[in-house]
Amino acid sequence: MTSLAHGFFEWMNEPPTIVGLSYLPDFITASDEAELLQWIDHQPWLTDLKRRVQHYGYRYDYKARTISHALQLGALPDILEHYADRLTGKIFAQKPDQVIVNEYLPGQGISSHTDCIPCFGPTIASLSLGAPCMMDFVGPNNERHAFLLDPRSFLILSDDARYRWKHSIAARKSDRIHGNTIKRGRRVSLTFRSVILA
Ligand SMILES: O=C(O)CCC(=O)C(=O)O
Repeated sequence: MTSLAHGFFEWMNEPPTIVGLSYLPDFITASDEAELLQWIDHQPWLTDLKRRVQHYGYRYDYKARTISHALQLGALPDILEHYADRLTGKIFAQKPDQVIVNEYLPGQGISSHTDCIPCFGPTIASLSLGAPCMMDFVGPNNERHAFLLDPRSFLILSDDARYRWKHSIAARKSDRIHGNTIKRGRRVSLTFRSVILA
């Protein structure tokens, strides 16, 4: 359980109890966060979705929900490889070789989904940068949880959280938590995955 200050609010920010979901607050420092954001903002963005994205390692084909040798972009850039190395061992058995950067401006979200099962390995890890943002989870029996992802934290999905639950971010400009309204700001996430090639 972590007690986190959000401006003038303070409450217990507890991750939902979902088998295979874990949350690692303060995984990186504020200066690592600033360095990553600065690097990301100097790279080209893909603009074919409602939100901007960057793909590293392999391009993911959202329409076909596939990944293949033909979509290989090359090794991860050093700055991302550093985090892939940090995640390997305890969190990923197989070193992540694909990263998608998502940018969410206030009003932008991501629809409810399970990450492509044949495309990616058993662990998905998302690093949050910038503003806090609520993520929603729906279980196989329509169980529902919402959880505020704080900047510099990692959300890890494996087991049921990876395969049986869906996650999403509502496209809205504020989140409600414990009776408080938190205005959305710009959130950037980096999702690390291990590609499975057929
Ligand atoms: O923004 C996030 O933390 C999650 C991103 C995600 O679900 C995805 O890229 O499929």
